[in-house]
Amino acid sequence: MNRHYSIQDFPSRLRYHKIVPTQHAFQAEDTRLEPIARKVLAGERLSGDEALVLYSTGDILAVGWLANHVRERLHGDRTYFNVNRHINPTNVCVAACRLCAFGRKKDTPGAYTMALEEAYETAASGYSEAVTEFHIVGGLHPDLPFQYFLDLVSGLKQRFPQVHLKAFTMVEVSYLAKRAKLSIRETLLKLKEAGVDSLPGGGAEIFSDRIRHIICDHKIDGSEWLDTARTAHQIGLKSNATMLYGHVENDEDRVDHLLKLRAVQDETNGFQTFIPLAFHPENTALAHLPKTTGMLDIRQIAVSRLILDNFPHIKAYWQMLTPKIAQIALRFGADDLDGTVIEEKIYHDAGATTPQGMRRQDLVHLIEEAGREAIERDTLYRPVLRTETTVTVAV
Ligand code: V47
Repeated sequence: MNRHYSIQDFPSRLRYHKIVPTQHAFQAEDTRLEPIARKVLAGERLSGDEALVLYSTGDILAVGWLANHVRERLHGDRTYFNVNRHINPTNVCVAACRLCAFGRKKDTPGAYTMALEEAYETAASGYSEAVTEFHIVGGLHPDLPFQYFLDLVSGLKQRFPQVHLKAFTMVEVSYLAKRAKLSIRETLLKLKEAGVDSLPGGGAEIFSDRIRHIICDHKIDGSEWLDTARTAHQIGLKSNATMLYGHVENDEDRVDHLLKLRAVQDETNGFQTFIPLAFHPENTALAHLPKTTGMLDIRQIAVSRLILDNFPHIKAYWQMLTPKIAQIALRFGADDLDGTVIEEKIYHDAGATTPQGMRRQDLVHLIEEAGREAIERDTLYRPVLRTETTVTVAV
């Protein structure tokens, strides 16, 4: 006889128990955290010196409590993810950054550049109506004309009109502007006109000149990155921001980076999400450096949430942190896991052992097991509503 099972028949680990939010009072072993906690609870802005305390204290649980408090004040249990696909049209790059295992010199083994049709095929492979975003970044190619990128974007828009195109880092925009002999503003306007909807947060690395000279000598400097972001925001393009940590920077460099982002956000309000990126040393010129540890990853998420008080979202990018650390980060300040991704190259060339992509239901599972509510979003954080047959973005 067939028996019909109900959810009650399964062991309790299949039924998600809501984890009670942090209602217990704040407690700190480190007394330096007490005045910081008073400011956080009053919704006041923290200073650079206070950020240094957050980096140096051994009381990681107290830092996490505060970051979680801010996260729940902003988002409650809501935790965002999206269904996206990464497209990297070329890995040919003139920059040769020591931090990077992805870029190749032209005509060297492993170098590739997609013809436009190939890029469209990549976009289409594994494509379903569920995909709401293409995340498009690549190397600084010495020969590809600006028109290639305009055609890439307009061709994708034509073929996938409902998909949001989050394309080209500030570094790429600045390089395209130089090659096309246009201002940053003109370049961004043309990209927008072709179909770019927003910009990803990559290429920010660490703004300190001293560190940039070591890890990415040939990239635009920190102020050019920030100016490009400012211009993008001024013409109505939202963007994200990142920080690469866990290489040769120190706490002061990290604080300087966060404060510079916070200052631009005060002016423009154009950043949506901050994504701390843990450095993966394998196959890079900095392969002798150790990998980041879970404690640093979690602390970085929490400090970001506390210092970037004007950023709506902090993303725990699961590809880079591993799904397990990203899940824990959801209780240390993060409210977003990024997406299904499908095909990731930049971290995997640098030795990442995470899967290339994750199914939608696996992301939901990670979020719910953390006691949070999973919300599928589009790139602009509007909820995506799905039925068996339709996908609607709530506007
Ligand atoms: O800009 C490169 C970093 C970035 C390595 O905006 C490395 O939603 C670690 O920016 N180890 C690209 N990091 C990825 C990126 C990103 C990812 C997910 C979401 C979003 C978003 C943006 O990856 C680069 C650079 O900072 N990177 N090499 C490496 N070996």
